[in-house]
Amino acid sequence: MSKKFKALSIAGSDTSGSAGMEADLKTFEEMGVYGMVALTVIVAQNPANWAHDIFPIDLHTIERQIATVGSGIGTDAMKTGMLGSAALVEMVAASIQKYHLKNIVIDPVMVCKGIDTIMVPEAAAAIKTKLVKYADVITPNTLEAAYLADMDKVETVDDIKEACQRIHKLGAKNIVIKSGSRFTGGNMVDVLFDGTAFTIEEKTKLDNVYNSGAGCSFSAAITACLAKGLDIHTAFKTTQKFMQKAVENSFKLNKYTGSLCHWASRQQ
Ligand code: PXL
Repeated sequence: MSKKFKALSIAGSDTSGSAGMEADLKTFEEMGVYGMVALTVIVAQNPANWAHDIFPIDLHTIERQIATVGSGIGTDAMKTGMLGSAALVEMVAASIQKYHLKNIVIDPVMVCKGIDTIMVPEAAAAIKTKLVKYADVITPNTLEAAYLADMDKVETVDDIKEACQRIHKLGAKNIVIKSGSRFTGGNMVDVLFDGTAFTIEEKTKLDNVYNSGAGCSFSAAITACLAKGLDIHTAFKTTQKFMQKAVENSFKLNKYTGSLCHWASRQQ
């Protein structure tokens, strides 16, 4: 049998199954990578209005989960998702050093679909000053990129390029900024900056698709690729293909939300 690669997600649970560690595990599985989780928060949606209620896991419990993997098993790559407090961000940064974790993907979750302001400002500030420097890859959306890059807005491809360069100066090795559906105009772009050159993938905005969890799944796919030893450029390309199929085949869950179809690539 071929070698089995492993990845750890330090992330929250999205009970509805489309984002968070649910998206991460589904993505890891589709990419042939064994998934593990250190759970940070539980998000439960209110059935009456789909407001997201966040129930944090205590810090010590999260620390124990990271030790299980960091010291007890080992991992080929890891990603972060929703980290609800500055103390947790600092503990994750310390764990990366303590367990010599490699192939670090930081998804700086600061906003959620429908909430366009930074959810926990002190956690966002800690991500910027304490965690970004450990990122082999960081995957902000345009709102998160504007925050990290100290820019008023990131709305054009030129803005995205500027933000990439600024975030690189914070210490992240590779930056992937996804314009996402917030981008004005008919197209969306995903931009990779490797510290030297830009790779720009332009995509048509699809109508009638559900993209909840797209950010989580995107960064999980990059993580899985790095776990398998792929270089960042191949990881970026492979992730584009995976995401295209998952979004094209996305489906409705209720009147508020839907999900990507993580298994679409093997469905043919
Ligand atoms: O998509 C951001 C996100 C990340 N993690 C969890 C979430 C969400 C959005 O709902 O619930 C756990």
